[in-house]
Amino acid sequence: AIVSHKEKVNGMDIHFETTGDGQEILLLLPGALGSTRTDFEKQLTGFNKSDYTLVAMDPQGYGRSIPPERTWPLEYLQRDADDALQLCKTLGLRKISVLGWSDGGNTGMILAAKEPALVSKLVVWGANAYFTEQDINAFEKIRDISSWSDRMREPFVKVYGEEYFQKHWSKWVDACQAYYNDREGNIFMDDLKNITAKTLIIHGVKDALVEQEHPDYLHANIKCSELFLMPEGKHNLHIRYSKEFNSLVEEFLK
Ligand code: TYC
Repeated sequence: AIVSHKEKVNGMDIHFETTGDGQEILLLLPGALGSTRTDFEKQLTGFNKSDYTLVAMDPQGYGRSIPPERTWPLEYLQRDADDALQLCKTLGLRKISVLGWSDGGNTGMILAAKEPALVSKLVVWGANAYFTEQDINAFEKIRDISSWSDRMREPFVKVYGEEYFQKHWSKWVDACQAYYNDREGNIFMDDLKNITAKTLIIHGVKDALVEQEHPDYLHANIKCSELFLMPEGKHNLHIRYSKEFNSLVEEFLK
């Protein structure tokens, strides 16, 4: 069974779901405007429940962690990482592995750099420590959700309704631009050297939102990292190729 919970974290009611009763705790962090079920259904149902306990979190203003309505300070990813850390402390977790997709991968790396003693292993995909002009242009192209395919848009609209989703998706693009304009695109490059977790970086070669230079940069700058390429993978490789993804990650975590 997948069980739904709320805990007070930094003064907010943060929603998360858990499943499994294994020794090893996996914290799953979703992408921008993501949530436990939209992003991680295939992992919550597919992972081995006797080896792992999965904890999938809705960051503040996402999924069922509303209210509060989402806000977008300049360091919104650093703030999400701090919320994740406080949730771990509240739950009394002392050793975890983190799986993070896209923005959630960035949050996971910031957390692993900040609390090396907490994070023993780290898996990130669709993630990046900096933004280039090309990245920002790619996000700008998907700012207007009416230009998305129904298949991509509907899961979000189901969670948020059209109005909240369009408003905050657009604010997400603004927030990425703010990292680009105010910090020369540097999201957390200087933190990478502090990551001691054994790290698996997965990249979908057909990812239209994340250029190959990003996983290459992460691999070059995270000490104990390996890079795995999925030739057919796009941004959502953990959903589209969930079986391959799940066994790859379980093998890495062993
Ligand atoms: N997951 C991406 C991120 O966190 C955002 C994203 C989600 C992009 C869904 C496209 O269809 C998409 N940066």
